Amino acid sequence: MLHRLMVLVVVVCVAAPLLAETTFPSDPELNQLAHPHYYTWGLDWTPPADQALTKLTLTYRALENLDEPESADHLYTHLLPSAPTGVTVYDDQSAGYSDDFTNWGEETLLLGDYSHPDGSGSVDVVYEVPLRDGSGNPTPYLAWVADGNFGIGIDPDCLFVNGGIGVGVGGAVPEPSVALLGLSALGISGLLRRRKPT
Ligand SMILES: [Ca+2]
Ligand SMILES: [Ca+2]
Ligand SMILES: [Ca+2]
Repeated sequence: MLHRLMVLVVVVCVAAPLLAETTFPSDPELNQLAHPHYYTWGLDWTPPADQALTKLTLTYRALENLDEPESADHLYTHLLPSAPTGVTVYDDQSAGYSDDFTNWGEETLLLGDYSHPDGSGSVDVVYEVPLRDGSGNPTPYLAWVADGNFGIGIDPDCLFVNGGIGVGVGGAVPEPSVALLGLSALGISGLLRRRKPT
C-alpha cells in the first residue's frame, strides 16, 4: 500500500537584530604617524535616520612601531566631540613622551595608550566605544557622534606606521514590520500549495 508522506515545513522566524555600519575611508596622511606631531581627523557624516547607533569602532590595520621600538613608546588615541574636517597636523607641545591631548581645549575620550610589544611585527589594534549602554540608553558619546561631526585624535610618541585606520559607526536597524512578515508568510504558503507533479 502506497502511503503518502506529508512533509511539515516549519518556518522559524528568529528575531536576530539586523546590524548596519557606516564606514569612513582611511586617510593616507595618517599611515605614517610621526613622533614630533599629533593629529586630528575630523569626520563629517549624516547619521541614518532609521538606525539606533550603538557603537563606534576604530581599527589600526597592520600597526607597527618603527625606529627602535621600546616599551616607553606610546600611541595615544582619543575620540573627540568635534574636529575640523579632514586631517590637521600639529606640533607636539612637549618633548619626549606625553599625551598632547591632555591639554586639548575640550573633553576627549582616551581610547587607548598603546605600546607595541617588542618584536611583534605588525598587528591590528581595535578600540570600541559604546554609544548606548546595555539598557539602550545613550552614553555621553552618542551625542558627540550623532550631531554629524566627530574626530579622532592621535598623538604618536615614536614613529608608528599602519596600513589604514578604519572607523565605523553602527547599530541596529528596525526589524521588518508585522505586515511584511505576513506577506512573506503568504508567499511561502502559496509555494507550498503548488501541485506536485504526477
Ligand atoms: Ca607626538
Ligand atoms: Ca606627545
Ligand atoms: Ca560632534
